Amino acid sequence: MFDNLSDKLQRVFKNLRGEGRLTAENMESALREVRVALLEADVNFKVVKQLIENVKQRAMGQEVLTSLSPSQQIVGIINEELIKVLGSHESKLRFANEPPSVFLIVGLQGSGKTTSTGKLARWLTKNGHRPELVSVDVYRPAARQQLAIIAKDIKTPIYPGAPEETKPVDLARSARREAVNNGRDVLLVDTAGRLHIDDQLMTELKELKALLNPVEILFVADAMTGQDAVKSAAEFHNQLGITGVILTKMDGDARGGAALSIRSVTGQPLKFVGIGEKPDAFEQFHPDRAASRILGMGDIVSFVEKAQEAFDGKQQEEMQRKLIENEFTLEDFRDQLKSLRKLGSLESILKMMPKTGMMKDLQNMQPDEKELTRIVAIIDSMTPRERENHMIINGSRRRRIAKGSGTSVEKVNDLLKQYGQARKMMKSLSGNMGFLGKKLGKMGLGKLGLPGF
Ligand SMILES: Nc1nc2c(ncn2[C@@H]2O[C@H](COP(=O)(O)OP(=O)(O)OP(=O)(O)O)[C@@H](O)[C@H]2O)c(=O)[nH]1
Ligand SMILES: [Mg+2]
Repeated sequence: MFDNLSDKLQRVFKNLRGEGRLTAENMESALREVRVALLEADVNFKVVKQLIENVKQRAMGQEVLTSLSPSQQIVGIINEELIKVLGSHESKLRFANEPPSVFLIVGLQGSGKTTSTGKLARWLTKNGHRPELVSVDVYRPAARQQLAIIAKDIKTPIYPGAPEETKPVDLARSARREAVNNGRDVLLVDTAGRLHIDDQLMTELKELKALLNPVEILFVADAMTGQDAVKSAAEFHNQLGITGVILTKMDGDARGGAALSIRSVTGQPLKFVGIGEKPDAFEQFHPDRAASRILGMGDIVSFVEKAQEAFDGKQQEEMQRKLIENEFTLEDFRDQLKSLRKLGSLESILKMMPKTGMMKDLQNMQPDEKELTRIVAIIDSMTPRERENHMIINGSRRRRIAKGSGTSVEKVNDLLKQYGQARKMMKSLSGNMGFLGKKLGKMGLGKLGLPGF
């Protein structure tokens, strides 16, 4: 997500870092490069123009803050302007005063409507709601079956439909009745897609809108289609009045142009992003965090949230205590690694880290999932005493462990070295997280104390 753009902007800021102070010349040339980077990321040209204009105006008008370097100044302003472009605080879902809140999921064929409907239901359940599903895609025989399979997987009720219900409005009406009867507070309506926007599709969606009075009409678009996604979002908005956008397949889109343009072009915020095919590969979109990611400041807030989800508080406190008192054993190391896996792929975790200082070295590390499995296997092959005290693991023990885990003595050596490094790293990371925790919500630059800025 945003990788290419982020890399390019880092380079621009790095060049600025050598400059003593912000002048009209160095700012002009930096902004020119920022502009090119944004255009290359396929951001809508009008959006780019406006953004650069705003940044320039603000930077010129700004008093010379001697405590900030040129790169800090520019990054700070771009950060705020990016957040504006991305929609500030508008990305929250709305709910009806009287349940059920109906969410209509619309979009072109294959954009990811059905998958996203399931992901959103899962997300809602995790956030204390009781969703019900219905598919009103009566055109493709397998379409309703597809949602039924997803519903079963995420253990969410779905209205199955009766044989005489052949029209979308009939299915939707009954589904809402069932949601009321079952005390469900949100009804998610997955609709049929079309290759192109056509009158028949729009008429059908308008009928559904009139019948259901949805609080959210979420337009699902494939991020990889870039400005085409933005264009169809705008068209749906003109004809139907959408309330937000879900951008799918962000995992395959390194540019991010659609994400950066949609709010400005349609006036409607990006609310969620799909980052993979699985039900949990789905995130609420936070403009401030996305801006941080784009500017290479990482997304520590999301990381902390994910970490809190994966580690329970007591366990975490215990780990911190052990780290501080240097009692962090190989057994703890293995448990941490296992918990870490619950956070997602190593690659996705590393992407949330700021690309500065020590974290920069980590970014260059090639995350290897197999390596993780191997490490766990090696630790499993140790005796409890060895796990408790790695100092006793001598040559013959290393040979035995290598054999037991189906690896080699080198791999065991590597692991022990990594363990030593991890002790050091986690110590500094846990310190950082505590510090950042206090700063949450105030993602102010410079204040973060990130090295390199
Ligand atoms: N990599 C990736 N694939 C996704 C994501 N979201 C959906 N997909 C895939 O995109 C394909 C189409 O998804 P569907 O949910 O069936 O799309 P749809 O809009 O319901 O399609 P129609 O009902 O035919 O219009 C499937 O193979 C999904 O697994 C995502 O965020 N990342
Ligand atoms: Mg579908």
